[in-house]
Amino acid sequence: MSKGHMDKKPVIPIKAGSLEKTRTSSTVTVFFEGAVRKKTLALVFIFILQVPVLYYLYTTEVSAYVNMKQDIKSTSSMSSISKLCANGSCTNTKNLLKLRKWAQRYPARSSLRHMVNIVEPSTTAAPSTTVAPNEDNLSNMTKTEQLQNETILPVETTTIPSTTTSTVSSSTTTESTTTTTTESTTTTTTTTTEATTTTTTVPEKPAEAGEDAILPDCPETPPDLQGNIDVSFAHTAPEMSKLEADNPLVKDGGHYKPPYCKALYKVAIVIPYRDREEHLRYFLEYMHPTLQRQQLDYAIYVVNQAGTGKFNRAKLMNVGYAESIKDHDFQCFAFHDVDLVLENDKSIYSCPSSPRHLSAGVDKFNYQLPYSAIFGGVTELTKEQFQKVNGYSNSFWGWGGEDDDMFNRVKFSGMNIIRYPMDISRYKMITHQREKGNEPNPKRFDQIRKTKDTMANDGLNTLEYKVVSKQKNKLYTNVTVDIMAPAR
Ligand code: BGN
Repeated sequence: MSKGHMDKKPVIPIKAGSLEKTRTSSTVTVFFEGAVRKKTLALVFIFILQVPVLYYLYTTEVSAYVNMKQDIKSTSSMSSISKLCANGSCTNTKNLLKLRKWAQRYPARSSLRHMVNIVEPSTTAAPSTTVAPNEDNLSNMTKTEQLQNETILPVETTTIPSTTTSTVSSSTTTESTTTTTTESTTTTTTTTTEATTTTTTVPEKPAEAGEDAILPDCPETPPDLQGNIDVSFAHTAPEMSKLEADNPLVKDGGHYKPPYCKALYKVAIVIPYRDREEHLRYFLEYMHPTLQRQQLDYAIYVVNQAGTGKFNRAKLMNVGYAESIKDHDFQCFAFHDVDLVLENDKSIYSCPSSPRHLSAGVDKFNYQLPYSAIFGGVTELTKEQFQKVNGYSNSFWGWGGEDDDMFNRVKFSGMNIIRYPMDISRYKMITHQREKGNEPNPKRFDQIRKTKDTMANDGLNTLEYKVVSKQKNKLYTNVTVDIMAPAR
C-alpha cells in the first residue's frame, strides 16, 4: 500500500446523538466512580465505627468468656491442688503461689481466698462478707436419688408373717402395692440423759450457722468414688493408733467434713455395740475412707450397752439418735451393724427421700434379699422420717424382729422403703458367734404382729436411759449407756 493511501484516514461521520451518548456514559462513570468513592467512604466509616463496637464486645462478652474458661481451668487445678494439700503437700511453694495468684485475680471467689487462708493463714485477710449458709433440703436429696437410680419398692400389704423364721429362704410376703395407712404418731422426742432417769426433752443443737458459708457446695456426684472396694477380714484388724494415723482429717468424736467443699448431707452413723472391738477396728479401717470419698459431713457414734443384761439393738439406736443430735444438726441417720462393711462406695449414705435399706446384698445371703421386707443390717432415715415413725421400739430384748417392727412402722406411717440397685448395695459381713445376751427373742413374733398398736407409745417418746460415759475418741464418739436391760 502507498504512504499517501495510508495517511488518508477514513473520516468517520459522527452521527447525531452519539456525542451525547458519550457524554452520558462519562456522566454515569463519574456518577459510579463517585458512588464507589462514597461506598468506600461508607465502608471506612462503618469499619471505624466497628472498632468501638468490637472493643466493647471484646471487653464485655469475650473477656467474660475467657475469664470463665480460665475460671474453669483454675477450678480443676484447684481441685488437684486440694488433693495435694490433703496429702500433706500444702507447703509446696509453687502451689501456694498459684493459689495466691488466683485469689488475687478472682477476688470474688471466696473458695480461693478460703484455700489460701487454710494453706497460709497469716497472709490473706479473712473474707469480709459472710454468705448465709445454703441449707440442704429435700429437693437436693431427690435430685441425687434420681441420678442414682434407686429402686422404689412397693409397700407390703401384709405384716411379716409370724411363721417366718430367721432362715435365708423365708420369703412369704406379697409383692403388691398397697393403700397407705397413715397412723398419727407423736413426734415429741424425750429421753433421760447423763445418769438420771428423769424424762427430758432432747435439746436440738442450733444450726452451725456461718461455719460452711465460704465453701462451695460439694458436687452431687463425688469425684473420687472408686466403685468396688476390696474388703477382706483375713488380716488382723489394724490397731487404733494406725487407723488414727491413716485418717488425719477425721476430728475428735469421729467427725469429718470435706475440707474444700460444703457437704450436701450431714449424717450420723449410729452403731449399736457391745464387746466387738476387733469388728469395730475393721469397720473403721474401711468405712472412714469410704465415707470421706462420699464427701459427707459425718460422725460415727458407737453406742455401747453397759452391763451383761439382754442386748437391745433397737433401743441402742434410739439412744444414738438422741445423743448425736445433741452434738450436731444431723439431717439423717445411718443405723449400722458393726459387722457389715460396704463393698461399693457408689452406695452413698446421702439423706434418703424415703427410709432406705442399704444392706440389700450381704455376702452371707449370697448378695440377695433373704425376704423382700427385710429392713435390718444398715438402714438410713432422715430426722423427719425417724421422728415420724417414733424411732425404733425399745422393747425388743435379744436377737431379731426389731428391724421387722421398724419396717412395719415405716409402712404404717405411709412411707415406702427404697434401696440402691443390687450391684452397688453390697456388704461383707464379719463372721462371728452370736454373743451371750443376744439369744433369739421368743416374743418377737408376737411383738411384730402388734406394731400398729404399739408404735405410738413405744419409741423415741418413751426412751429412757442413763449415759454412763460419753467420750469423743479420735475416730468415733463412744457413748456407754445403761438401758435398764433385764438380766439374761
Ligand atoms: C429375720 C429376723 C430379723 C433379721 C433377719 C436377718 C425375726 C422376726 C421373726 C420373723 N426377724 O428373720 O431380725 O434381721 O432375719 O437375719 O426373727
